Amino acid sequence: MTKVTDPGGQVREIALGVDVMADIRELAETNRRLLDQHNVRMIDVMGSVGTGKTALIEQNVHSLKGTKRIVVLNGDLATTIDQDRILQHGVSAIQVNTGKECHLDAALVRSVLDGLNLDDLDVIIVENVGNLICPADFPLGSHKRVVVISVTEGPYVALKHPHVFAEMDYAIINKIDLASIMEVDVSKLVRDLANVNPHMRIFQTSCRDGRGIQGLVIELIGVTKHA
Ligand SMILES: Nc1nc2c(ncn2[C@@H]2O[C@H](COP(=O)(O)OP(=O)(O)OP(=O)(O)O)[C@@H](O)[C@H]2O)c(=O)[nH]1
Ligand SMILES: [Mg+2]
Repeated sequence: MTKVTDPGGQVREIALGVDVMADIRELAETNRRLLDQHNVRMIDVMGSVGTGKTALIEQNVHSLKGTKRIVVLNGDLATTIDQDRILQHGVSAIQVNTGKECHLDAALVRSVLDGLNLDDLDVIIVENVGNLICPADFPLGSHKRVVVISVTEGPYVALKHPHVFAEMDYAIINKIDLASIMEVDVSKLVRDLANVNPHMRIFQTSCRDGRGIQGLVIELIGVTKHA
């Protein structure tokens, strides 16, 4: 069972179908069509544990609060730590605890969408479960897919996981404030990412000193109905 905690702390459980994989892409398309009908933009943010997904989402909601109607969907195996971080910004957040599952899927996201009033929303930011590999294989129906890596994972992430980056619209190299300490050549990382997927937009960010954040927010959220 998967546990969903709404912004008011109410908890409900959702059963995942065992044959979800077979229909997953079609279900993702159904989600996308539903979102388009309501003019809601959904962004799927994934990446390894601790790369700074929540920190980057916090930066985004901080910048957009008051101009966009946002809900954040935080995926984690357990706890409401990330949901609590988003709620502190005065932005609605729904925690999805997947237990042992290493990714969210379109069926699960659909059940969350069904509980929202989509006409009251502009943007849904999904923080997928911290994991570089699994979430890439499970489209949710988002308009953009974003992978967050960070310099603390070392210099070889792009080369070692090409299939993950092949699926992405954006790659964010976060924690660039730590690049020299980690002795990671960020420009080499950028080149490796661009070689793996030349169509992917690549950003360099630091949630510590704010580098790259503003450009990222503008690019990721784009123009919605209340822009
Ligand atoms: N120095 C530095 N630290 C960062 C940066 N971004 C995030 N952190 C720190 O990295 C740690 C992990 O950040 P989170 O935002 O929790 O990472 P996450 O990817 O959401 O982690 P999970 O949800 O557990 O997968 C925290 O201690 C952050 O303060 C950054 O740009 N620079
Ligand atoms: Mg997080």
